[in-house]
Amino acid sequence: NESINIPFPAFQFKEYMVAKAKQVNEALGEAVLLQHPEKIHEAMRYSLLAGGKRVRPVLCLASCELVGGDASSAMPMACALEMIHTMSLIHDDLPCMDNDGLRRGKPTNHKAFGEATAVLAGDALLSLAFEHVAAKTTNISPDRVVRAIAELGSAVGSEGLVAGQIVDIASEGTEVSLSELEYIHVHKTARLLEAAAVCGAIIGGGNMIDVERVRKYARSIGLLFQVVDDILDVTKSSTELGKTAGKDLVTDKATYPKLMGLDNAKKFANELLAQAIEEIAYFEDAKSAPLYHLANYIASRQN
Ligand code: GRG
Repeated sequence: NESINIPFPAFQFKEYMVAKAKQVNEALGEAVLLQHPEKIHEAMRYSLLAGGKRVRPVLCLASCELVGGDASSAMPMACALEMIHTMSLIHDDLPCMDNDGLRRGKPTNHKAFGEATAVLAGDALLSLAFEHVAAKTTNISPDRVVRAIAELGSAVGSEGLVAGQIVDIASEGTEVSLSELEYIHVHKTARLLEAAAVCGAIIGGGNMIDVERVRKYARSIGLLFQVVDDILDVTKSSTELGKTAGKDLVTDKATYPKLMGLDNAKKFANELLAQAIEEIAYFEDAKSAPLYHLANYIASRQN
């Protein structure tokens, strides 16, 4: 995967990701306790604590710090983002949606707990996400908290994730155009990453210009994430083909390399990376290092 690598002062990105993810995992464990009724809380914890990369929470915390905020004040929002991401995966895996049996290396929620519980675990995580931000965010002005909650809501509902999912479902079995493919990815993937960064910057005290720069950065890395995913599907050798890649070949899903050719898809990925980095170039290097490295990590990941 030939991504461009724009030089930047040394920064221990992996250590940063691991340290932040650990804090997020601890906060998530405390946010959903194994209490009565145990079955629903067990199902919520099962998927929430199943070890995702925690990209959205870390993006939120890093954006908070980028604009000079204290990451701890954005932790409830960071947890809310992961709760929403997790519930979208639980619902996406249901028999009425993608009908998947494995997620994050474990049986999917409905395989482990049954369909009714999986639906309810998703619903409960979605509701808890908003409650958690509203109830647990401290030392931040109420108008900023309300703005962040509004941003989060718009990213998830019928103009956000749900919009991407319904257009994706409707496009099954049809010839998908490049603009339709982009619509699906922007809504299913980029929109929540965008909300993660924007909410972090709002809570961190960023001004309007900072917040919009961070929004554009996250939009670019969100789309980049999917373009790289599509490129990896093609470039992985057949022996390495994972479950998703194999499935994509069978269903002949639209991808960037398929619609624009592999070289153009790689070019597009490099443009998105450059756009993302341009947006954060306005901030001090020491503050933007995590976001800079996160963009490069998304561009050059190999699986
Ligand atoms: C949100 C109310 C509501 C309902 C759900 C099912 C649905 C609507 C939307 C589908 C959203 C979906 C499955 C998007 C794909 C997102 C994506 C890129 C997942 C992979 O993210 P990673 O790589 O995964 O960050 P980990 O496991 O590391 O967290």
